[in-house]
Formats: sequence, structure tokens, C-alpha cells
Amino acid sequence: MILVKLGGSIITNKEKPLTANRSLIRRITSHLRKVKEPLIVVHGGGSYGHYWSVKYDMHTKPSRYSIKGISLVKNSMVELNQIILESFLESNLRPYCLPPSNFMLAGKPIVKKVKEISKIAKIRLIPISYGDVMWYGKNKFYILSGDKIMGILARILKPRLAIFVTNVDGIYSDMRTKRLIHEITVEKPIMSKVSMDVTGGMSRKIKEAVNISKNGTDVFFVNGNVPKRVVNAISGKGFEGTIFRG
Ligand code: IP8
Repeated sequence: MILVKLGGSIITNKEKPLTANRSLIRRITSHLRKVKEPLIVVHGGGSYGHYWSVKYDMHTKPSRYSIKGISLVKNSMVELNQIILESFLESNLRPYCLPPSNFMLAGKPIVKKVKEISKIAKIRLIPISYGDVMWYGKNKFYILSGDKIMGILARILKPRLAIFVTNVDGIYSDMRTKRLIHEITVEKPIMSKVSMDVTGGMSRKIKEAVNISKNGTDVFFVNGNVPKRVVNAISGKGFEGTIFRG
């Protein structure tokens, strides 16, 4: 089984609120047709969820946030998810919408439910989950990032590999020279944060990747602007990007 995170920076235009990169999404989903293993997909918020989360000062910490903000974030993520689901269908794949509230309760995964997700993937439906605003209890909500979902699914389901599809070639050792790190076995390059990202941008992804790889799953970071790199990472042919060895 393969776990793929479609980062918000690749599926949306982060400079432009509420704008999806529809043609790139379509190119990626049509490449995913070549994958012959069960697939689970998670996508981020980009200029949908993050746009409203920043506007209404909402974060990963459970709190009593603006109820208008909660509504707007939730709605925008459903809208973005719909665009992703349609693109999978148009590529003749079989997406299966999976809001994270289906398998999370009070900030924790419901392990039994998570395990069922792999059964759905095994009959070649593609469960598609996403970062979202979540009910925590005691009138509190929190932002759950797609990266965190990747960590949760990887820990419980132990996929063969986890792939983070981003809008850069991988992890750079130096942002100025854009020197790519091909393989990471320990930690940890320091990355700057993107201002429109309430869940921690690249540094959060790296933290999640390190945790996933410590659990024995190989983790790849690839550039989604070149969709065939995603498929190459899965097939093991000519991989371009950064790998965290599990
Ligand atoms: O883009 C966050 O998901 P991420 C989603 O994976 C929201 O961090 C609602 C901001």
C-alpha cells in the first residue's frame, strides 16, 4: 500500500485565495492511474483551508475559535476536496471521500476505523482524506494538518511507502543554492516557514517524515510539477527527490 500526500502548495495557488491548480491536479491524477498498488491519498489546505485559518487566527492548538471561521475553513476544505475527487473520477480512478472526522475523535485516531481504511483501499477504491478543522470537545476546535494525518495513517497501516508531493524538488540543504539532499537517514535541515501556513509548512512535513521513517516506512519528497516523478518513486525507477530511509 502507498500513502500519498498532495501538498496544498501543489494543488492550489498559495498566492491567490481559493484558487485550485486544476490542470496540474488533473495531470497528477492521470499519472496515478499507472499505480498498481492500493493507494490512500491525503491532501492539504493550501489557499483554501489555510487562507481562512489565517484570517480567523485558527491553529493546531484546540481552542474556542470563531464559529464563522470554523464554518469557512470547513466549507473551503469540502470545496477543495470536491475538486480533487472530481479529478480522480475524470482520470477514471475510483476516489472514496474520507473526511478525517470519520476516523478521529477528540484529537486521537480511532484505531479500529483507521484499520478499515486499508480494506477499502484493497478493493481499489482510493480513500481520499484531507487536512480539516476538527471538533475537539468542550466547545473547542483545532486544525488538523494533512501531514499529521499522514503520520497517523502510516503508524497504524504501515504502508510500503509514503510520498509527500510538494512544489519543490525535495529537501534542500541550502535554500539559496537549492542544493538537493538525496537521502536522509537521521535529522534535520532547518527550514523557513511559509507565512500562509498555520500548520507549520516544510518543517512540520520533515518532522512527520522522520517519524514515519523511524517506523520502518520509506518516505519520499517529490516535485508534483513533474507528475511522473511520483509514479517513478512508486515503481522504483529513476527516483528524483529526497528519500528518508525507513
Ligand atoms: O495543508 C491543513 O492541512 P495541511 C488544512 O496539510 C487546513 O497543513 C484546514 C488549514
